[in-house]
Amino acid sequence: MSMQSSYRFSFGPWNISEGADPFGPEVRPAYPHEGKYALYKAMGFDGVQFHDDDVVPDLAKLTTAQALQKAGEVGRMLNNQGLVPEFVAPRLWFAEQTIDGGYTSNSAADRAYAWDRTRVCVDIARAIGSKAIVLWLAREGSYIREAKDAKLAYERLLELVDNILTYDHQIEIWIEPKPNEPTDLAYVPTAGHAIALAYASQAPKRVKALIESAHAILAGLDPSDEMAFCLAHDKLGSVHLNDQNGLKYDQDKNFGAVNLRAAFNQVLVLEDNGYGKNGEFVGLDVKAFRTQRGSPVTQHLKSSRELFLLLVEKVHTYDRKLVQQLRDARDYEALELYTLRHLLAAN
Ligand code: 3MF
Ligand code: MG
Repeated sequence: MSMQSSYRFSFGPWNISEGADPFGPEVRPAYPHEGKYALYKAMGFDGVQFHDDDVVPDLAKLTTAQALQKAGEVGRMLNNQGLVPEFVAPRLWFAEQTIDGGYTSNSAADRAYAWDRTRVCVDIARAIGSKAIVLWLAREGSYIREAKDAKLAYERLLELVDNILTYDHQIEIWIEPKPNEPTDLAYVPTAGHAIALAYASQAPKRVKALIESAHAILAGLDPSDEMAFCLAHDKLGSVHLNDQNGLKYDQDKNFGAVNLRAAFNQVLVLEDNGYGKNGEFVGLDVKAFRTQRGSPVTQHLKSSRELFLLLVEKVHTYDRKLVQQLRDARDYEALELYTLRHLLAAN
């Protein structure tokens, strides 16, 4: 077991939001996108997660050369501020061409658009000095299963992964599984699906998963087990820590805010397996309450980070000898009580 506590944290600019939801408009004044980078360091964050159009606003209106020039400027700005770009993800769920998904759309023109956008995303990632792209397969799925040929869709996704690996011989692909929302039936709903794609690909070492706590919960799975599965295959590219109150819309609540014990188990599996030692970030993907006043609203990011670090302490002081004894004695009743007492500081 390896003990370590020097974690690097990341979040994406979309985590500082104006509070709009599907039922109503923005409720907070917009905080200038470019101004958000200056907030990172003071809050204890070093990594920036990006969508392609977070790096290059108005991406669709620019030529590739213009986009890459802007990306180069952003890369230099990050460098000057001591920030690291963690990944760039193609935002494939806004465009008209992706109404029915991109890579798995039934329309060849839509699929061509998705591929073009993905290539530009890889180029942007390289231009800002990011070693990975993230594929959150937002609209790759269906609302009714009869709408698409699912076998063909999975073949197309593998072809996509291979095309990216061939297009760029260094970039890593981190697949972020999610079982639903915005589609009903999403392809690649779990870590198992993502890792199967990795092994089936032409360069398995460069294909990993990004596990988001809320997405695992939406799939009815334990987030720490999803992380453990990836770690066992040396394929945990990153995490999106947050929380989720049951099977509802994707909530992106603060890490540990719903299920402290499940959060403890996530920190435990990361800490025990040396996560972060090869530069991996502790990524957050958390949403501020719509009710929160102010601009920018950042408390949710600070709270989730603090909660993670408090749980690292709890992992360090978790009595492993006792845990081992109780495991050996198969006394899980006592193990459960000890664990809960430990979390409540009631030892
Ligand atoms: C959706 C998500 C996404 C991804 C992001 C990066 C908007 O549920 O979690 O956040 O994390 O697109 O791939
Ligand atoms: Mg996410």
